[in-house]
Amino acid sequence: MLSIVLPTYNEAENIPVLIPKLREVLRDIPHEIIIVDDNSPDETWRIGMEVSKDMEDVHVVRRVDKRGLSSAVIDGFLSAKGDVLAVMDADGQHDMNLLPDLYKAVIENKGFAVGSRYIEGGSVGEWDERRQLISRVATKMALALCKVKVKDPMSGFFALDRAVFEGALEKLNPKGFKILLDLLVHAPKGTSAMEIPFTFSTRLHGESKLSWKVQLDFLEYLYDVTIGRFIPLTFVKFCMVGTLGVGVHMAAYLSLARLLGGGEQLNVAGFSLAVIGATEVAIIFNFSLNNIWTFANQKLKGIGAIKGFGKYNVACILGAIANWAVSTFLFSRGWVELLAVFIGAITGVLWNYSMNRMITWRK
Ligand SMILES: Nc1nc2c(ncn2[C@@H]2O[C@H](COP(=O)(O)OP(=O)(O)OP(=O)(O)O)[C@@H](O)[C@H]2O)c(=O)[nH]1
Ligand SMILES: [Mg+2]
Repeated sequence: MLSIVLPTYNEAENIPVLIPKLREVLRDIPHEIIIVDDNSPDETWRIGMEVSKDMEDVHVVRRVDKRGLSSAVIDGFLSAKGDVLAVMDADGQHDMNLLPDLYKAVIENKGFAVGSRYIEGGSVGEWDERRQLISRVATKMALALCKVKVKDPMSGFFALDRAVFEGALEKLNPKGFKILLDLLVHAPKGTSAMEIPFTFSTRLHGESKLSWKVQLDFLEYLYDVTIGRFIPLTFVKFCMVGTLGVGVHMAAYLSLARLLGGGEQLNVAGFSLAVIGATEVAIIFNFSLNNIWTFANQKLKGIGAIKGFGKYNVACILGAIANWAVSTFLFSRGWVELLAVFIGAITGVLWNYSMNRMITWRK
């Protein structure tokens, strides 16, 4: 059986056109059609349910707490019964007449069958030069990572054997837009793959969801599956935030010193107060930026954010103590002063990251 997943976000106008045509194309193949909608504001899920009211082969999955193309496809595959799984965009850009061929190819090769824009006979259609260039560069970068090679690893139109999906499932990265790429990165070497050419059409109705954020997510994905295996991206972001935090700390110190000293030189008590104040300003800055950027996937809100802020403070104070203890210990052992300070600071950063990962933004 063929299970075809249609991921949708604001495709309410396209679904009523697509579903009857798709059923007609698949009439001789045992199949099910699974619409996976992320609670679209235009209520694609409701339209999907209405259109398919009397159709036993069409199912609608409405996800209310998740958003993202790759994860929608993964969830669709997980709810599928077929031994061949397939994906197609729901905006009419993919030539559904190829589906029977993709299906047959997977039955025979037990691997991947990809609707390809980059083999002879295929084309990206009416893309402008900028999008063509971005796609070409992204495809080159992506290909270097794939264990299973095809000419169009970024295609959103493909089929694969259920066993291949299940084999890769636990390694898949649900972040992002490029589920085929992720499957090709994680499928065992030697899995067979063939391509069938098609021309990418223009959307029937509605707007593209291929935003700048999606393109940034792609770069993050490339990082995750290469260097990110050793140094998590959240750690790199955490360090970047920390570096900015030093600037914020200095600026806050200067403002507070001016405020407390009224233009005069501060005494020791005044200096100490200004440093404590500046530290807290930096902590607030770092916490906020880490919450909305570094750990955007686990962003804390409301009471959770207040509790998280408390934990963050405790972790940072303990980090400062660890920093002090390590550097003082090394200094007392006769280490060069700056090296001792440096290793103390690195200890503090590692401590802060690990503690906050464990208690503030737990996975
Ligand atoms: N469930 C779900 N589907 C999505 C999401 N983002 C995009 N889609 C669907 O995935 C398919 C591909 O998205 P498009 O915006 O058409 O991306 P594209 O085809 O690369 O870009 P265009 O050529 O501009 O249309 C469409 O059916 C979208 O509705 C999402 O976050 N969740
Ligand atoms: Mg599209």
